[in-house]
Amino acid sequence: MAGLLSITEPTPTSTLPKGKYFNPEALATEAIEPVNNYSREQVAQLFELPLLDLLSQAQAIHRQHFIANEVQISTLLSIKTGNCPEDCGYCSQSGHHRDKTKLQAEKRLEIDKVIAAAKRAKATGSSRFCMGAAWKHPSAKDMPYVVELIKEVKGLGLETCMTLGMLNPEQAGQLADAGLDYYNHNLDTSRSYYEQVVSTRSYDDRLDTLNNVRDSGINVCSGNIVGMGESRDDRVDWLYELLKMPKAPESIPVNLLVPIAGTPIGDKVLAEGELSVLEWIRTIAVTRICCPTSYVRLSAGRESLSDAEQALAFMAGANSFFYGDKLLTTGNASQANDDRLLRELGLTKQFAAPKAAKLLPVLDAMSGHKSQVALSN
Ligand code: SAM
Ligand code: DTB
Ligand code: SF4
Repeated sequence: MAGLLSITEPTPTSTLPKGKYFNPEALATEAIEPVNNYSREQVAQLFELPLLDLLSQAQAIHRQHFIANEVQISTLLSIKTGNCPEDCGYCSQSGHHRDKTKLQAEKRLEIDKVIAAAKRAKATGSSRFCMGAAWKHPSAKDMPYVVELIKEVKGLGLETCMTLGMLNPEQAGQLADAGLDYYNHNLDTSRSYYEQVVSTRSYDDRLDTLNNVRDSGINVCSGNIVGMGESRDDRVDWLYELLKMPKAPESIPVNLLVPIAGTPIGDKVLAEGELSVLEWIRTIAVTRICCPTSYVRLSAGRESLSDAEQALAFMAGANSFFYGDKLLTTGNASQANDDRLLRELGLTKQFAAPKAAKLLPVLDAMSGHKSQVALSN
């Protein structure tokens, strides 16, 4: 029995197995191996599956590796807002678009204000606090500041995440020594579409930082933006870039573009129309299948989504989201609304550090087939 879901035989390189996606009993009992060796063609084929087959497979894989109905909650805070020297075409914070976006730049946020925000995040059930700065890279004088923030926020019992732009190996090492748990650095899209998105840095600059983060021992958080005018092939290529890495990112934020007036990409999308939300959901599902043990995060773009659209995104295997009324500069779904949605969907917040579901090996005495079942604990 060859197939993407099998632990006993290698995955095919050119065709996806037919029929398996339609059998819920097989999905419930067959072992599902964490595989991130899909070919580009297989990733593209997953994107082409009928949506309900794709969701069914993604949800089955999710349940093999994570506790069903549990979601990890992160809170974001901008610790240095605006006037960024990079020219990312989607971003409100780029200094290149400030005459049109009118975003008010701010100085570095004082350490006690960051700690106060982290305490509030913890009190409302976040397990991770993510601090973002609109920098090309941190300067030498920024390093003691961010090191102090990591230590203080960890001291509150929260996981720490930072996104500060490019890092050299020394800087990654300093953040690792301070105890940083995750570093966020998105590839955003495919290598070929990247030059339509940003001109002040290259795709390889991005990959170099991700390598430096990985080598430092910090967990990697790296995702994309869906809906910038890229093609489905670009979404396939973005995901395939993650699969080519020695290890898939532990955390993968799948952002839905928030079109911001005054940014080149935001203006284009506002004029020409937004991508179907179903394509974002499809991207989440394929990401879940290809990166079965990664946390897949609903990131930017949730504010504009209905309950049903978000429920489908969780069905597609997302198991993390940003919580709190604000992202970095844009609004987020309100906490009160998120609490109501979690209740209605029967989802619970994961308070402890990330853990995969316990897997119990099972041997079928009749057929000799070996498999694993996930135990909820
Ligand atoms: N300056 C750092 C960097 O670029 O890595 C960190 C901050 S940057 C705002 C973090 C990520 O937010 C970007 O890589 C992008 O994926 C996402 N993002 C920014 N603006 C967005 C928008 N308008 N819609 C969706 N995602 C966005
Ligand atoms: C990520 O992938 N998305 C977050 C986080 N990492 C830093 C940022 C979303 C930003 C949305 C636009 C804004 O609020 O400025
Ligand atoms: Fe700067 Fe990050 Fe915005 Fe790009 S995405 S302009 S690097 S803050």
